Amino acid sequence: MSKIAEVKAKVEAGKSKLVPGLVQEALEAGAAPAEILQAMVDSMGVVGDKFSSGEIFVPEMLIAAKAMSKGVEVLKPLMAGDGSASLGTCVIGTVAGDLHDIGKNLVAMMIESAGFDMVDLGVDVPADNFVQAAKDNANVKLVACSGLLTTTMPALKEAVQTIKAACPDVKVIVGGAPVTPEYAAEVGADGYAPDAGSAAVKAKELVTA
Ligand code: B1M
Repeated sequence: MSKIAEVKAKVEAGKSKLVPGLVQEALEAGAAPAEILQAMVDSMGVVGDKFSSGEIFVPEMLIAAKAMSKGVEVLKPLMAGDGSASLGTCVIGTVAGDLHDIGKNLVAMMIESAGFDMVDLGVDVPADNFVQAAKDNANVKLVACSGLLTTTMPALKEAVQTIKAACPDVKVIVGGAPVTPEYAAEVGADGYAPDAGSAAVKAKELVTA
C-alpha cells in the first residue's frame, strides 16, 4: 500500500495518533502536500457515504474528522503563504447551528496563504458575531461563511444579509457542500467557491476588483 493510501485508510479509520506520522512519511516519500490533502478529503467522502448508509454513526464520523485535522496540522506550514503582502483581513466562520469545521479550516488556510490576515470565529457563529468581528478588527475586506448542512442554509442566508446590511463595503463569500452558485447569488453573497483552492482565488478577485 502506498503511503498516501495508508493516510487515506487511517483517516477513514479515525487513527488520530497514526495519521500525522503517516502524512510526514508520505511527504518524505515525495508526495505533494496537495495530493495528501486530497486523499484525506476523499476519506471524508467515504466516511460520509458510510454514515449515509448506516454503516457508521456520529462518533465514528467525529473521530475520522479528528484524524484528518491532525493530518492537516502537518501540512499547514507547507501550504501557508509567506504573508508578505496583506490584502486585508478576512473574517471566517461556520454559520449558526453548524459544527462542521474541516472545510472551513481548509478555506481559512488557503485564503490566508493568498495574502489575507485571518480572524477565525470557529463554528456555530451567529450572524451578529460576523458583523461584530468585521467592525472590531482592522481592515476587514472580506467575510467568509461556510455551511455544510441543508438545515443551516437559512442561517447562511441570514448571515449574508445581516453582514451586507451592516457592512456594505465588506465583500461576502460563501461555500460548503450544499451551497450552489445560484443559492449564493440568491442570498446576496458577492462570491461563491466550491472548494478551498478556488475560495482563495475568488477572495483575492473580490477585494482587488
Ligand atoms: Co456531519 N454531515 N453531521 N459531521 N459530516 C455531513 C455534512 C453529511 C453530508 C453526512 C451524510 O449524511 N452523508 C450530512 C449532511 C446532510 C445534509 O445536510 N444534507 C451530515 C449530518 C447529517 C450531520 C449531523 C446532523 C449528524 C447527526 O447528528 N445525526 C450532525 C450535525 C451537527 C451540526 O453541525 N449541528 C453532524 C456532525 C458531524 C460531526 C461533528 C460528527 C463531524 C464534523 C466534525 C468537524 O467538522 N470537526 C461530521 C463530519 C466529519 C461529516 C462528513 C463525514 C465530513 C465533512 C468534512 O469535513 N468533509 C460529511 C460528509 C461529507 O462531507 N461527505 C458530513 C471534508 C471537507 C474538506 O469538505 O466540509 O465539504 P467540506 O469542505 C469543502 C467544500 O465544501 C468547500 O471547500 C472545502 C474543501 O475544499 N467549502 C467552502 C466549505 N466551506 C466553504 C466556504 C467557502 C468556500 C468553499 O467560502 C466561504
